[in-house]
Amino acid sequence: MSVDLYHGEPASNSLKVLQAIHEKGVPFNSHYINLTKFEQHDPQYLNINPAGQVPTLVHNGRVLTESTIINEYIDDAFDGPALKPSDLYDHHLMRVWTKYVDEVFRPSLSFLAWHALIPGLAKSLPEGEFEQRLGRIPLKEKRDKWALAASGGFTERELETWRHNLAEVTDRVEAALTGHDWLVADQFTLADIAVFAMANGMPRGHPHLWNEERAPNAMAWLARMRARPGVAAALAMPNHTNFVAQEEA
Ligand SMILES: N[C@@H](CCC(=O)N[C@@H](CS)C(=O)NCC(=O)O)C(=O)O
Repeated sequence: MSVDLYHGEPASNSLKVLQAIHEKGVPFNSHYINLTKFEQHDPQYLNINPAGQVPTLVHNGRVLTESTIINEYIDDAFDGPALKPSDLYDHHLMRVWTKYVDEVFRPSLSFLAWHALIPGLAKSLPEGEFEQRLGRIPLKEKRDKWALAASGGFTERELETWRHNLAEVTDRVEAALTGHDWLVADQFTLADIAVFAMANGMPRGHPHLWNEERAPNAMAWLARMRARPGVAAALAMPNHTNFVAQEEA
């Protein structure tokens, strides 16, 4: 059996899959892709994942993309503790969380980070290099969004929506954890993994939301997550650029 994982820093979508693979105890070959050097757009990597994004799992020569769906595959394909609830309704609730992370939490976090960081990054590069890097991004949607972020083109209304979304995420997590250790079914599941992948950096990136006063349950859950051996092993993966979730592209 061969399992190869192509991933970036232990943050965001890479952290999502790193947690699942470590929690299941699956032996794997780690291939670090340095996003700050845009290695995800290198032709060798594009041969594996034409979208030019991480993470990518290759299991016995078969390529799997999309972190949320990779995690369901990891849970189904390998031995180890179940990461999905067996009850169908709880399973549904778990997937509502993972969908919410993909559709609301992760984009809001990313767009706000791009708004804060990309104009500076673009200016720091030699003349024309940012445009050259943009030209190598395979996904048009991503290329356009980066170009817009670089020119400071996000509207105040968009920024306000994303900030509102992050506050809503915080409240939802806080409410779900009232009287519970885990987000769904009093069991550690892929919902915890998906939310944590983005939330791990929230106390640092958005301290006005994720703090002991406003979100005590969420803060205690973060500590509980970090104390799990599988999650701790995922977080201990090389962090070459000291990225945390809210800074990742
Ligand atoms: N829907 C994809 C998104 C993957 C994604 O956005 N990956 C980011 C890192 S978290 C990435 O590769 N960014 C670099 C780029 O797009 O150039 C998934 O969930 O796996």
